[in-house]
Amino acid sequence: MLKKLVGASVLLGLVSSVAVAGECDVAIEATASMAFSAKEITINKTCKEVNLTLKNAGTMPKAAMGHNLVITKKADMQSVLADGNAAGLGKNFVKENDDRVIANTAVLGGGESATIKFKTDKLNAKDTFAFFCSFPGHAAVMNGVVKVN
Ligand SMILES: [Cu+2]
Repeated sequence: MLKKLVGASVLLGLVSSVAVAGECDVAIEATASMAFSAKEITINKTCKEVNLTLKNAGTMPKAAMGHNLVITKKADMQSVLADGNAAGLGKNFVKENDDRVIANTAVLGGGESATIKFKTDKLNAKDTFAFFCSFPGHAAVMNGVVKVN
């Protein structure tokens, strides 16, 4: 089922749009230019679970230009990236059973999409949460903020 893309601009470079979805669904794209379609994901605090859909709008195979979406505390991002890099593509560039990871999709190749469901109980108001792509080298540009409203 293809979820409606909300706040996802097709204009390259317009990264200030916000991926706000009705209810507890969030949809975001990884664009062909190695960027996320939004710099912010907003999650309604009433949602116990969120359905998050990532679409890779590119065309290249995942080994060359795959993208995933990982959510952690911002403070954990760099160490999760380092461990994900070591874990490799076979593990979707996420260390197995990594407690720091609140949610992650698989690495998707061009044209692929995936929806994951995750619990929001680790998200709180006092910490800052980030989302990013853990494919090596991508997170420097493919990252954003997860807000709970
Ligand atoms: Cu990526």
